[in-house]
Amino acid sequence: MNNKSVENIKNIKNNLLKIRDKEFQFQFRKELKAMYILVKNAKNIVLISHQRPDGDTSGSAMALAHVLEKFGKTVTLFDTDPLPSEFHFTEKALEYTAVFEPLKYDLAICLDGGTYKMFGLHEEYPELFNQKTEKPKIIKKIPLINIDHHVSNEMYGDVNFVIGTVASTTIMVSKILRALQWEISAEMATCLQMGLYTDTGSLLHSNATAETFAESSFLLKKGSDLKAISKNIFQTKSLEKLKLWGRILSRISQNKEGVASSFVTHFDFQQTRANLDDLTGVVDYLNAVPESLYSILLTERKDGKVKGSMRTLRDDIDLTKISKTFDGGGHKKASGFAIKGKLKTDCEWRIENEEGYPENFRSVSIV
Ligand SMILES: [Mn+2]
Repeated sequence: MNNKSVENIKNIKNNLLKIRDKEFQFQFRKELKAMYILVKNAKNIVLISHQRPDGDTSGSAMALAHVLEKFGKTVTLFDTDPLPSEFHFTEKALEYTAVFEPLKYDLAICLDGGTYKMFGLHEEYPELFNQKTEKPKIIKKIPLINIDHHVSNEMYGDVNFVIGTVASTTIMVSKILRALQWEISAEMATCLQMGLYTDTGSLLHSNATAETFAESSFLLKKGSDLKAISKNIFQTKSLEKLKLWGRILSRISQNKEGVASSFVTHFDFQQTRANLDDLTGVVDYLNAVPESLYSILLTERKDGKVKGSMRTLRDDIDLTKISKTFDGGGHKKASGFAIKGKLKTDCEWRIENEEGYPENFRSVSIV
């Protein structure tokens, strides 16, 4: 191979991200300008992650926290729930707070929330998300930037950065940082890579496109610590988690249509001492059943609801169609819903006699 063809290959590799970056800058030129001005004028910024935080919502918030602090801003990392322990290896993980002080902030940035209801703040502060309210509780309206990758995003921000086809919110943040020419440090790259990895199941899910790999490669070049990510998030599982997964996996069943399902009750959590965060990832295992159409895990929650999490590996299935009928949401291949109620056993066993008739077929006439 001569030098020229080596050069050509290098150019093709670099071009994918460059072309995408140009498209991004064009599509979001107004938003980028608005964000630049809002950040420039703000002193106190709150970064809001969604309830039951995952690697994507926290990774994108923490990456932004690093750069905003470098600019001399006071930054608050907010979440109603604590960050699960597998993310504690990141530098800012322990800075999260569940105290929201609206009067303090002059800019809010929401990360990875398809709906504003995911942040757990809308009942007390609906006006923050541009929702109508009778009595405004916040004296001044805090400008809100919404950064997300859910197709179903409700565009609740004053400035909205949303692309439904991008694999993670951290990729959106990465694009914004490059467009604004804000330096990405190694710590920031680790946070961004963390979201990319957790939202694509270590680049194994079909939402990982050539662009996702290019982004991941870019973040590796920026010094992201992939070893720490795989060790802490993917190769560490607590005893409680393994016991809970054991119960769920032992109950897998597949119906005639090819839907693999399992369930977990409130009692299981008590018995194994596991918590809700320990469920992360198990629904993908249910999909491992050969010929699986899609998988569903039903979880009984403390708040009197049953949550359904669904996954599919097939391109011809759109799970948002199912989740929408239950007022849920999500992506085509990973979707969910919540319904008020409890899990009850519905026994499908029956005894058949030698001719294949159910025994109770005859017993009906006896009674
Ligand atoms: Mn996400």
